[in-house]
Amino acid sequence: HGLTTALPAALERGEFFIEYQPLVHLGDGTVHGAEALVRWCHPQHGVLGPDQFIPLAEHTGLIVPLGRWVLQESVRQARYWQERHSDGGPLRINVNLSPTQLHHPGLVADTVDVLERSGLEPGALCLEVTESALIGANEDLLKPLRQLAEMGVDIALDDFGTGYSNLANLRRLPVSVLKLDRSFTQGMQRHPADPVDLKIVEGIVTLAHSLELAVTVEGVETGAQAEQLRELGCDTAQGWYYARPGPPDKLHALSMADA
Ligand code: G
Ligand code: G
Ligand code: MN
Ligand code: NA
Repeated sequence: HGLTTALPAALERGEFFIEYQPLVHLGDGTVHGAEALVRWCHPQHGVLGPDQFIPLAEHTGLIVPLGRWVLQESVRQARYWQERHSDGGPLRINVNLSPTQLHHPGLVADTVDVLERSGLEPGALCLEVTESALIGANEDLLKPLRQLAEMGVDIALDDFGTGYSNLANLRRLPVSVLKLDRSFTQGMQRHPADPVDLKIVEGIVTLAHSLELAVTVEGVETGAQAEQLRELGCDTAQGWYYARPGPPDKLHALSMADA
């Protein structure tokens, strides 16, 4: 596969870049932080999304250096925002971790190193792990996440609701945030929203809060959805209604507007 063989050189040539999508407090609409989303500016194919190359990077192992680069770059960016934005509260940064990164023995040391070199406090970093990556996870796999959580790094369960995880299982995972999958938000798109969908979201939020987990909803596309999700008790939201993923300057402008 042509893309596969081009991956390592692409990292060296600096062909990857990061877009940021804001996370917003549903209560007052202020910016809570941003999720880092990697893209590849391919010399022949143009801009490629993560779906087009993350699986390849996972398969070849390039995900480890690529993931380290994404972490370093987005943490550096978050620290920069914080310095420019002292009156707006601590801006947080969410970074996705793939299963291979979770299994990589250098994860904790690399993360500590990136945080120390940037000066970003661990509590401003949230690492997103998919629900499917943690299904059936044993203690060996959870240990690095536990260590990071003890340092103050938030761990979010991404795409929550798409896997088959036992809700009771949540108690033994070192996670502090549930990211409700976009499919739930899409189910609320209809007017009136499906009452069963609403009950499910309400139930998840109640359970999450009783376990002291925060709830972020993805894929919010309308103000009506945002209002409904706020009423259901969700804490933060992300989606096109607020902003599409974009260059760092765009997020800077957005968060400054709230300050
Ligand atoms: O960018 P987009 O909104 O199309 O994201 C598609 C998927 O790619 C999302 O599921 C997201 O979690 C994943 N993704 C984006 N950036 C990264 C990254 O840096 N590392 C990993 N492992 N996944 C990412
Ligand atoms: O990490 P995750 O797989 O959830 O990545 C988020 C993905 O969802 C990215 O592909 C991003 O571009 C996309 N996305 C973000 N906000 C919205 C939205 O409001 N609606 C839809 N349909 N997709 C969104
Ligand atoms: Mn994510
Ligand atoms: Na997601």
